[in-house]
Amino acid sequence: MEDASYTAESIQVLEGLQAVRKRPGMYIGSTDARGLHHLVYEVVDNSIDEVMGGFCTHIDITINQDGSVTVVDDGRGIPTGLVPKYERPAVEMVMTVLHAGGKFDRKSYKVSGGLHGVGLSVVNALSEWLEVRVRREGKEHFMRCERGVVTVPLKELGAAEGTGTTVTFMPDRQIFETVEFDYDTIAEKFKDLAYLNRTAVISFKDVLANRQDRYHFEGGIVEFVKDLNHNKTSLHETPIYINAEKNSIIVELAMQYTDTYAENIYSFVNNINTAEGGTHMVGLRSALTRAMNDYAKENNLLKGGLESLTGEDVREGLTAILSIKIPEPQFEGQTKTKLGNSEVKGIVDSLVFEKLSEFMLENPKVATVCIERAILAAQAREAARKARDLTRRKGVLESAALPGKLADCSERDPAKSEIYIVEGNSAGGSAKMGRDREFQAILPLRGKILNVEKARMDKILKNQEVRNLITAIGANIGPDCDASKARYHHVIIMTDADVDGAHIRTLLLTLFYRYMRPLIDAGFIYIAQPPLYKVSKGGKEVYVYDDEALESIMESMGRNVSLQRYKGLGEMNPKQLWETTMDPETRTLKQVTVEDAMRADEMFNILMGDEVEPRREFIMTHADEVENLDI
Ligand code: 0RA
Repeated sequence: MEDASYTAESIQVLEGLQAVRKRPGMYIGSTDARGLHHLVYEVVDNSIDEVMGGFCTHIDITINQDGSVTVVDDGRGIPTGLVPKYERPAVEMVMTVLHAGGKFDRKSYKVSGGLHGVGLSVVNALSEWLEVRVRREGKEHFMRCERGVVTVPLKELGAAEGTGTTVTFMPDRQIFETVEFDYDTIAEKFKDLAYLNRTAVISFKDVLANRQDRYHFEGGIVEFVKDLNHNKTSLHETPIYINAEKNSIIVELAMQYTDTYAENIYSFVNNINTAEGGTHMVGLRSALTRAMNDYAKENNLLKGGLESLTGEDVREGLTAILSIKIPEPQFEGQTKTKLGNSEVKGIVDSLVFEKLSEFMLENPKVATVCIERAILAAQAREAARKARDLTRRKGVLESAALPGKLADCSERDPAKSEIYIVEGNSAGGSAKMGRDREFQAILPLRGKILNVEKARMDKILKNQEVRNLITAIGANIGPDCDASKARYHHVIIMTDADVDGAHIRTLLLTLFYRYMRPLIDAGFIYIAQPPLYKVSKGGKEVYVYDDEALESIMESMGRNVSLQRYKGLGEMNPKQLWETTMDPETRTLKQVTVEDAMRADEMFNILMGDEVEPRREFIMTHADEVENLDI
């Protein structure tokens, strides 16, 4: 007869895994695709633990032809020796005992509390079959289970080189609503894991989808941040990187500012994406605000009555990855992706503050660029507040009567309506005559009044011409700006191709950027592209929109061509203006992006700012661009 304690133990084991099969949701969250994917993540997490311990570099995951999944790693291999008290191989216990954890737990940074970290026995319980191969001490070992029950006990297969573990499992169709894997979902998770564990080389192959990828990022989260910013303009070459440890909590942070205005901070705890944030994020935000303010104040970087930078100011345009490792994470929230451990806030706060302050002291150039970025955000915030006060004092702009100078269109559907903001009265006249009054409105702005040189934005907002513009668009300004109230979905800036025109365009873009950003976000702001030249030969006339095109056209037309350069819109008659610039069939419009507007805002600060020196310097170094602005 068998040992009584062994029998009792096996009954417990059976009952344990039976419980998992009865209520899978309790262990893996759900039995839909999400739960199915958790099985893969659970196995891979075990290999990642070996990576974190420095015992493993390669993890190969394959979705096989039959729908099973194989995970191969070159870690130490799950121990195969007998566990003294139980007289059973450790690998068998890892695979069949719920929370065998404890004894075999080599995890110092658990992922439990979240949905994975439940253990390989849960994967085993929810698999139609599961096979393990362990390479250890020169031998390959094998065992197989079916629905959690050992059907082939551990045996030696023969000699093996190196060490490692191979787990192949077939998700149980009796349990899962679907057994179809989504390549992209899984691949993205592996990619994150590779960024977060720079020594890992993760290969993923889906035989069914006929796709494969390999992830290895030597730069770790620094590379993660660089890749996130790939299509953006970064304000400093290399992301700032911090790596520190306190009370067994490891904190890693990579951050880089861009010229965008979005905040892009992702956080991870023990490799789990904490989408809902938590105490580590609270600590990070606090440290960032404190460190930036301290540095700005100590170096007298805050100017123009600005007292301090807010959290939002210092996070505008920031891309960052925060990755922490903690022994006993507590996950909370709707999707269990919010870190709850209260001790983490202070630790992340003090470590990040200390290291970031140190970094800024050692890299004053980078520090200054970052702080100037935050100051720009603060100025926009301050200006928005002033605009709101102004709106309140003067009553609601949107309800004001439409300005008399507006030649409105008859169309009432904003989606079909356009407004041309035209500089100068003569051009305004041509535009009014040339337009299709059905859907095109014209608002002329008097250039002289808009003499923007040195004018500050708050003054500009009081300008009657500008107020006409705000009223005509009807979407209000500042925090009350609402794109859904806009009376036109095409707001088209049409200015002369000279320096004044460029100034007015910069001013208008700055106005939209600071006070009516929802209109930019909605894609309602455009810049008209009038021709720069007219080339004629005999009776033939060709309009040319840029210098590059001019060269090739002049070449193709040969000799005896006459060239007219359009300096102002007023030089075109109404028909020409319609044909070249306003007819939706033939015109080109440049849709304004937030980046365009932001650049205009920066230029505005320099061109119209109080400080003479940077302005002179800017005009000298950017003479070319200012020239191009004349387009
Ligand atoms: C328990 C103890 C040790 C390693 C592992 C488990 C282990 C588990 C998995 C699962 C997939 N790959 C794995 N690799 C290792 C430590 C072994 C030792 O001390 O040698």
